[in-house]
Amino acid sequence: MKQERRLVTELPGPASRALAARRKAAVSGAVSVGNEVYIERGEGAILVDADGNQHIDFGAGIAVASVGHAAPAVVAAVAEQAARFEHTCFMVTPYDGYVEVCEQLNRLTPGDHAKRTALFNSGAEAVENAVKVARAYTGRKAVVAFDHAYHGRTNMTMALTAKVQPYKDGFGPFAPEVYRVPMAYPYRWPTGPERCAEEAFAEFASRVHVQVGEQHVAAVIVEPIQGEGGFIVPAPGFLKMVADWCTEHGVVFIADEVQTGFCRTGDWFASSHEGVVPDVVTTAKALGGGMPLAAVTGRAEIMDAPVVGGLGGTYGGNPVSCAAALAAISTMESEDLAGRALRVGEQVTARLATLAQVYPQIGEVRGRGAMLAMELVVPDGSKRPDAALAKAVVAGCARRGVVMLSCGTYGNVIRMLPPLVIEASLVEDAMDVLGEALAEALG
Ligand code: PLZ
Repeated sequence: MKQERRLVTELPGPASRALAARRKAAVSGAVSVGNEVYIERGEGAILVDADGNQHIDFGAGIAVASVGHAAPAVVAAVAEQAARFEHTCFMVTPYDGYVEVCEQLNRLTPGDHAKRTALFNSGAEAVENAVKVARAYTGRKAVVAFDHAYHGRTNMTMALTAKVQPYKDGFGPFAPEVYRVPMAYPYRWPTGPERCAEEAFAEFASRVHVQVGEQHVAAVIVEPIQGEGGFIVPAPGFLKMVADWCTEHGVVFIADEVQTGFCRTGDWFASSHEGVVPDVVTTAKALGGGMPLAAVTGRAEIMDAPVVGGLGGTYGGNPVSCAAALAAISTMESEDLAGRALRVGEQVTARLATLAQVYPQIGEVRGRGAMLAMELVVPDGSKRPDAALAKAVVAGCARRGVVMLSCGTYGNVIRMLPPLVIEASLVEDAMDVLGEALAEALG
């Protein structure tokens, strides 16, 4: 398949519109759909819909398809494993793929201390289990999470997630013993970005001391770059201060690398950019190369703390998912996808910077590697979020055959998460489309 955008009908086309009608009749209305084109196949950074239109994928299924859609090594590994066996349940009769994924994660995650890993199905499930492990290890209950955090949709992870709409509305009561503290969000820090890290850390330490008590805190959980919350890169130094505080107080520092992990930010893990070695790391998304797989990796003594049998599940570390993960990891290594993420990032950043010179609505361009975003605001100096503009731009991109995602606590951030194997010509084309959609939305 040629890696190019190609429109043969209006979008969505007739076949997608027919499927949309069936969706409305069959699928819960609580499941929302951003860009209602029904996908028939994908390759690299291209998605082909039911009408034969080729879209450029700048979302990668929310940071999952880092090695590209239908990556040959992943397809072969999945087919080979499925033909041997699809499932036994690792807790019943184990298999080597599970062990090898754990070995790889112990090798690749930051730090050279002794590590252990357990496998799960989704990011939320990994976060749930990271909290379980931290509580078992410390014998404490409280968990500290940040403003703008996103950690999932299960009960514990809803409690950890900051934003009520749409994630928590009507779904309480939430898990207790979760405490929220401010994030070092440079663009919106009241006194400006320069003092953001120090002041945010002081606020964190003081609130935990006064409202929780350090001795009651089992874990602090943080995304090293906040994803759903708006691609917020914490002010430099902030993560390290929080991690050091955790060490000082015997608190487990959990880095939620579900969205940032596996080369996305130009390194295997985003914690590394800040010189932070987490006690526990949660991963999912790109780990499985498109198959559902998640993991908790941490210091051996922490991961071994729960009772024997305390962690598990029927499907966690499914053999087909493990085979896909091993193929994805070896592709990331052999094709230097961390290096490619940096090159994609440079290309996208340059184009966004040019757009930002033209449009004062682009309040900030930020991110790392191929995890980049622009925050859209009302251009009157107030930094008032402009969610309507973000929505219009994403819709404009969709109509032109580029899958683009928004995010952010205020819904005013457009994020770029292409497969890391994307070709430079596709990035150029998608950025041209983004420019057209901006121009159109701003009349
Ligand atoms: N932790 C940091 O980004 C998932 C969610 C999309 P699951 N992010 C996409 C949506 O609206 O549901 C995510 C994440 C971070 C945890 C999760 C949860 O991962 O695999 O979706 O459970």
